[in-house]
Parts: sequence; structure tokens; C-alpha cells
Amino acid sequence: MERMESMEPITAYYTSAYPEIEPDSGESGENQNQNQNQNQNQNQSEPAPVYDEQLLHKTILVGDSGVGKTSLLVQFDQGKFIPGSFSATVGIGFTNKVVTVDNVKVRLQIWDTAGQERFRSVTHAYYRDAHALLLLYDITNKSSFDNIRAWLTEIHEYAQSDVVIMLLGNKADMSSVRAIRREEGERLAREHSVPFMETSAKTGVNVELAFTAVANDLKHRAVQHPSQPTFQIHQYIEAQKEKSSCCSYF
Ligand SMILES: Nc1nc2c(ncn2[C@@H]2O[C@H](COP(=O)(O)OP(=O)(O)O)[C@@H](O)[C@H]2O)c(=O)[nH]1
Ligand SMILES: [Mg+2]
Repeated sequence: MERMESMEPITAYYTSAYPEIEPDSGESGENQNQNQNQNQNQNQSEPAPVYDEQLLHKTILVGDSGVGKTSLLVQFDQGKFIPGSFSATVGIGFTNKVVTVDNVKVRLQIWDTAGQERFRSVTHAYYRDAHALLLLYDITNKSSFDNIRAWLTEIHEYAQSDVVIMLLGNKADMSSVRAIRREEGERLAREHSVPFMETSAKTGVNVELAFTAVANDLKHRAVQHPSQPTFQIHQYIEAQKEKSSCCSYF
């Protein structure tokens, strides 16, 4: 906890609109902008914002000790599973990852919590500037699932109201000793209106998808135009799951 408090605060910001330049209309950039401004004035509408690739999205992994937070991050970062528990010190700090969404680079700064896995021990400031939270339980460990409600209470109390939350049931490769059925995870997620999937840091199943879905949501929120429909993360996940249906069954 002390260590977390002594960390540099993360500054992340959302930018508003830039004028959108249409490619190859045969006019110079200046004229284009002028025309566009005229059009805007005529239409009385805002230009569609362009995503700023310098944005850094603070993303935090939370959940009980032993659910596989560090393993999940290592699998996403390095594409491998390193068996055995990581010592607390390995989990401290963050990993920067770039996820490409619709041809733009979405930068995630992923923080792995270690040693703060008991409620009320994660500093509140740590939640406050989070853009996304991946909340993990272990499908073989009932208490890690039961604690999800308490984690969510804490998150709703201290995180920004528009934080992107995703519930993950990890260790899906261990279905023979499963303690929590997938439907239970789905039900809990529905109750709290958060997206859900089962992952395995060991086999890599759905690990990429979990982070990509979050990156997609963050990207869409950053350029959200009031007149456009909001990004539907649930639908995105379902569509991606269908595409790779070979691998989402355990
Ligand atoms: N079979 C299996 N074991 C896992 C998985 N993820 C983590 N583990 C193991 O669970 C233990 C705790 O993992 P760790 O990443 O240290 O959990 P953390 O305390 O939440 O960071 C370690 O022994 C990992 O090897 C998984 O998806 N499948
Ligand atoms: Mg850890």
C-alpha cells in the first residue's frame, strides 16, 4: 500500500475534437479545412473527433490474491504462461501495451495489483484515475467469486462513474475442478451490467480478447460523438467469440 501511494500519479487525459481531414479530395488541406468549417457552420454540427494516439489509458487488474492477475498480464504481454506464484514484488508496477483498434493505436497502461488484494487496502487514489478495471475471480475458487460483489462495491464507490469494467473468470483450463459454473459468472455480470468472459492465463484463451474489448471501448468513448450510438462492448465480445468459436469452449 505504501508502495502504491509513493508511485507517481498517472496523468491521462481525453482530448476533444480535431478537424477531420478527408483523404484525397484533390484540394489543399487549407481549403479543405475552410470548406469543412463552412459546412459545419451550415450544419451546426460538431466534426467527428479524431482519436489521439497519445492517450494513455490506465487499466487496472483487481481481484483476490491467487486468481491469476499477474499470469494474465504476463500472458497478454509476452504470450506465455510462467507457472508458479509470482512474488508480490513482481506484480508491482505497470506494463504498457499498444492495442490496434480500427487501425489506430490504443495505449493501455496496465497496472497489476499485488499485496493490495484485500478490500479497502487498494488506495482510493489508485482507482480514481483508472479508465478501465479488469476484475478477476478464479473459477476453481468459490470465495474469490463471492468476493466479486465486495470488489464491485468498492469500485463503484471510488472509481470514476464512466470507468470500463470487465468481469473475468480465470483458470478456465481447470474446468474439471471448477467451483463456479460459467452461468453463475454470466448472471453476476448481468446483474451488474458488466461484460464477462472466462479466460485462461495458462492456455491464453480469451486473454487477447479481454484486453482488445476494453481497448475498443476506451477508444470509442474517447471519440464519442453525441449523435452516434455508443459502442456496445457486449455485442463486440459476442461477435468476436463467435468468430473464434473453435476456442471459446472449455
Ligand atoms: N491452471 C491455471 N493456473 C493459473 C492460471 N492463472 C494463474 N494460474 C496459477 O495460479 C497461481 C496464482 O497466479 P498469479 O498470477 O500469481 O495470481 P495473482 O495473485 O492474482 O497475481 C499461480 O500458481 C499461477 O501459475 C490459469 O489460467 N490456469
Ligand atoms: Mg500477482
